[in-house]
Amino acid sequence: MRKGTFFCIDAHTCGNPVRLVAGGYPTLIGNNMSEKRQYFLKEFDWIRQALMFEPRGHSMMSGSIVLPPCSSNADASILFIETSGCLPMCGHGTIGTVTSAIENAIITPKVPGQLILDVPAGQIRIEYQQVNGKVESVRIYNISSYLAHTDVVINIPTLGELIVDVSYGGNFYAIVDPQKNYKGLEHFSPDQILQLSPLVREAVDKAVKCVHPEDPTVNGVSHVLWTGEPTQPEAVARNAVFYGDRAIDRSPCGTGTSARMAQWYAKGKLKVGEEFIHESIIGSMFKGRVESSAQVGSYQGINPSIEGWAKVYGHNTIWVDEDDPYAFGFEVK
Ligand code: PYC
Repeated sequence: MRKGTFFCIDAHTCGNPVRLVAGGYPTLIGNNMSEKRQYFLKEFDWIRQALMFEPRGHSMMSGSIVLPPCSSNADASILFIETSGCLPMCGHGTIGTVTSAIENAIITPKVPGQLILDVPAGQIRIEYQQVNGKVESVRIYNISSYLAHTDVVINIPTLGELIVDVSYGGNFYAIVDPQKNYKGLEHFSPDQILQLSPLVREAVDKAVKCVHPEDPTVNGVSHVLWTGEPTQPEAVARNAVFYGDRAIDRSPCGTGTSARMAQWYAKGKLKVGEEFIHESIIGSMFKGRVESSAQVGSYQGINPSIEGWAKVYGHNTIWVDEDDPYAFGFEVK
């Protein structure tokens, strides 16, 4: 029976939503988060659809379920849920989840201010600052990231030829830098980004194969990252990340920032120890840093970190009952 009551904590990370499902979720079978992600998608995807899509969510809605640790050294595990599916890793989702989970005692850290978390893409480490009960900032030591393909040539109706890179930061990103037929994010409206992105994603997916060398269940280009000139004096670069079918990330995107740092590192534009302050479409910022170099299969990549903040804005008890014709959500396209 597809019916349930879900106790949620709603927050946003630098403007993008994070709905932490704190109660009502099922037990998931699997030895690690990659297996639990596959199991959830097979047996319980209706929960994601009900909680993420309209009328209970919207195109940008993104969330998580905090589960017991899979590894002996971890404090907890996170399953990411959003309109596009269950991501292997989500940066803004982690920052929002850690903030909500610590402030509401859903996770008790072994060492205050630090966490080790199992996620479908691997294991991540967290450092967070808590003042008077409130989590003020969260730094994610993200999974290893690498530049997978360079100079992929695609043709997009109405735009013409585009040359893009594909980089991995927890998800595979097609990165569109300024060039002849794309002058930069500041020259395009959000509507244009929403129209062009699915075409770019489809064309890149046809042109190149993207499979993570250590986990074949992580594959395919899921996100498109459009770059442009920053508007904030501290920012090094700006971006808009497209995900799902109709979403532009309001945060600077954690896995996107990791993917972009890996791209810059591979091209000699960023070195180990250097900071990368990334601005979002609404002007919010993440502080990225290249922590060290990393080997991912045959790729020479990086271990990136990203720091950001989140704000909790409410508790939300959501009923899902299949007698509602829109129980499992919809999206207007
Ligand atoms: O912050 O990694 C991220 C993310 C992925 C999709 C939306 N945000």
